[in-house]
Amino acid sequence: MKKILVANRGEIALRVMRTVKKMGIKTVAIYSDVDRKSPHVAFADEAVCIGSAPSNQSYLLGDKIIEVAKKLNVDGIHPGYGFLSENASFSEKVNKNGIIFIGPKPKAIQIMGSKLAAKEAVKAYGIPMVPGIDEAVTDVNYAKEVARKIGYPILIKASAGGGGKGMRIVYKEEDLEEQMNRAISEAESAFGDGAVFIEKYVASPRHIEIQILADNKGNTIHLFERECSIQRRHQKVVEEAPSSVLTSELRYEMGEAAVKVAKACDYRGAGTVEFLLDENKNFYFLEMNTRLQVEHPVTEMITGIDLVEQQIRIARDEKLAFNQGDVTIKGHALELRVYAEDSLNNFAPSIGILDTYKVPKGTNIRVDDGFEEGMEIPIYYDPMIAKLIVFGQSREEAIELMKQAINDYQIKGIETTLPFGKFVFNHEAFTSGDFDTHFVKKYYTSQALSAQYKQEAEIAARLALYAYLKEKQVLKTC
Ligand code: MV4
Repeated sequence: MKKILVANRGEIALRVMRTVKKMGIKTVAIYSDVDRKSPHVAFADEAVCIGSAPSNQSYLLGDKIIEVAKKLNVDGIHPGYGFLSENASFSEKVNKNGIIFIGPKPKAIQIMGSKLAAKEAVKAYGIPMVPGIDEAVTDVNYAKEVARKIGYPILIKASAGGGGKGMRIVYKEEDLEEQMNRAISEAESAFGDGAVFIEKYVASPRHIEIQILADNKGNTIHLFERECSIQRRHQKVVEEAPSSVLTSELRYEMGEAAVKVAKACDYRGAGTVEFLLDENKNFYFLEMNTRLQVEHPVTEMITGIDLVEQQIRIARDEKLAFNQGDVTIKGHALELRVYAEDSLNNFAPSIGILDTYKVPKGTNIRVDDGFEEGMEIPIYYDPMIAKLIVFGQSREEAIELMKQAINDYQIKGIETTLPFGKFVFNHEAFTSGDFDTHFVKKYYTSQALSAQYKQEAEIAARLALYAYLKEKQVLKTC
């Protein structure tokens, strides 16, 4: 491959292009008119404007992107995450046009895009799954029978959903019919597919996902787990690797299960297998994401492996240069997603200009971002402006470095989730490792955050007073 087009924007476009350049391959950026001054455009060897700000008039225009790629003699297209990254028909069209889609085969994307098809595919592999049914339910009486068998509360999920969209918890039989009808009509209007199924509701799970790499020579390995339980409304905010709850036995078992899931759909490239882990440390397969994930850097930090480089090598038909035994966990990594949202005001979107933007620097601190001081954050896209990633020998060391890095990060002009991050990394439930997906709901209020700030202010005031009195003492004695 001599030239790769990155069909994305922001931090991920820049991050992918850095590796492409490092590998001696030329880069092509695409951009919408509001992004013309973005760092990803400046960084690329060539850049093409493909339309106006709304995604469906630019970054989602698959045919136009392929047209640009052909015109510029591009060999491969990297989709990043979001946008066209999990669009099976786009990947197929890319391949049909003689360009390499840097990702799995269309079939794997298609299977994993449907939760029911995914369950069907992995069925024969003995992967633990949440008790429930693996077919679409339409008949309420049958649904009631199933629910009675698995026991309430149950969860109704949309087959075409994902990331929590279209889920409904049902606590008692009287509510089932209404909730089921709602779930079906919601799924129909949101995804154009009304198929829903039923699972036992796991009340306080942790969200643990396993990174996979699979080449075209029959090798599939895992790169351990990422813990992604700290999220609000299905939007992850803090991720870490490794998870503080997995024993090495459980890590081994979940890794094996994830590899089986990948093999079940003939997976190629980098992918992620999501699991729920319940209070008794039972794990259950949820879904597979057939793309590079936002939180991939924590895996890169603990393994020393550049996942984008591996994606490209696999797309070039190279054999993985290492096997399962060669991959080890070298320390602990944390990631905080910096969103343009107001931590103190219910995470309301914060729009404006980055009047001050200074990133923390130092050994074991990594910032993946796509903006510069003076830039305006466009309202058209995801509000994530950066990812702050740190690495330490231990979890404690990583947490300390993260707190320091948050303090050194200077952003003025917009509100961000940096204060929220500080709240998390100071919270006992997080530092002790005793938390689940309800962390934010359970502990976070803007008052709790203000209280933490007040406490800091009080400590600062006491220190100042102490210093002042001490100074006075010294002055008196001489
Ligand atoms: C569940 C669950 C409890 N029980 N399934 C949410 C996202 C989607 N990938 C699946 N999700 C869940 N599925 C059963 N049977 C709880 C969630 C869930 C969740 C999962 C991972 C991370 C955060 C979450 C927040 C709320 C609910």
